[in-house]
Amino acid sequence: FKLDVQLRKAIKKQEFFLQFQPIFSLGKQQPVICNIEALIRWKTNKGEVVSPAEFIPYAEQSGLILPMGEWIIAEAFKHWAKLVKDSGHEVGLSINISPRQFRDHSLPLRIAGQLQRYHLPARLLTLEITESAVFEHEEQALETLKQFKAIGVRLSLDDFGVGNSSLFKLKHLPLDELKIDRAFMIDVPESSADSEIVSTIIKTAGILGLSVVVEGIETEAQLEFLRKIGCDCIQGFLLGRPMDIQGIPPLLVAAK
Ligand code: G
Ligand code: G
Ligand code: MN
Ligand code: NA
Repeated sequence: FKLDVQLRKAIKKQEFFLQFQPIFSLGKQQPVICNIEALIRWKTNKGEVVSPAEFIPYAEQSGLILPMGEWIIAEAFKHWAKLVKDSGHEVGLSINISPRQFRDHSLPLRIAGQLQRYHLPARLLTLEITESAVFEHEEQALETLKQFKAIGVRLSLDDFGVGNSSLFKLKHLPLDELKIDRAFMIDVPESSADSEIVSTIIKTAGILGLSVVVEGIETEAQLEFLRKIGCDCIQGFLLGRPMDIQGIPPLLVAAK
């Protein structure tokens, strides 16, 4: 594969970098930043920035996601630890864990090692796991989820609602959070059916003891709707795009 060769070179040449997108809690009068989600970017030697949507699937297939994922975790922790130390804010970190990474038996210990290294509390770390990682090898996945819970990190099911998990199945899993896919928000609040679907998922998640992050909030009307129905947290271009880490401290000051 051409892309495979390019990715190997890109790792060597350190062409990857991380951006961070804020996640906001809606509990207060104003949205308050609670987490930052690390998102990988690839700047090629030609200067173009390639979306992870294009290269993560290849990295996943080829196994390159393992060294890449290791770099992502180390890099994200480095920036996160500095942010927490410099700002004095207990802002959390969310990291995307691909299915292949999730099945890597050494991952729980390595995550625990990073937390220890920087003296960061495990409860501030959220691992975003996709439905396919959890439901394709359910028994094995359950063991892995338990190992992570033993460390004390939070577990979030990313892109919820567009794959083949069901709210019922979630009942048996030690998850902390659902991240509702942005596809659900496109016609909210204009479509009363779509709005009803979102509020039903949020209500059901609450019954299951899960907190909710709704993705893809791009308009004030969407924000207003979610506030009204008591949604915990949101993420989206309206309040914050993926940005370099330098963009985060000003948002924390505003949160005080
Ligand atoms: O950031 P953007 O919207 O371009 O991301 C596109 C896709 O790539 C999303 O599904 C996102 O979850 C995934 N992605 C972004 N960064 C990472 C990462 O660091 N690790 C993994 N496994 N997936 C990522
Ligand atoms: O699958 P995951 O949730 O990890 O994907 C994260 C990606 O979603 C980010 O890379 C970001 O670019 C994208 N994203 C975040 N907020 C919005 C939004 O409000 N609108 C759109 N279209 N994409 C968003
Ligand atoms: Mn995510
Ligand atoms: Na998502």
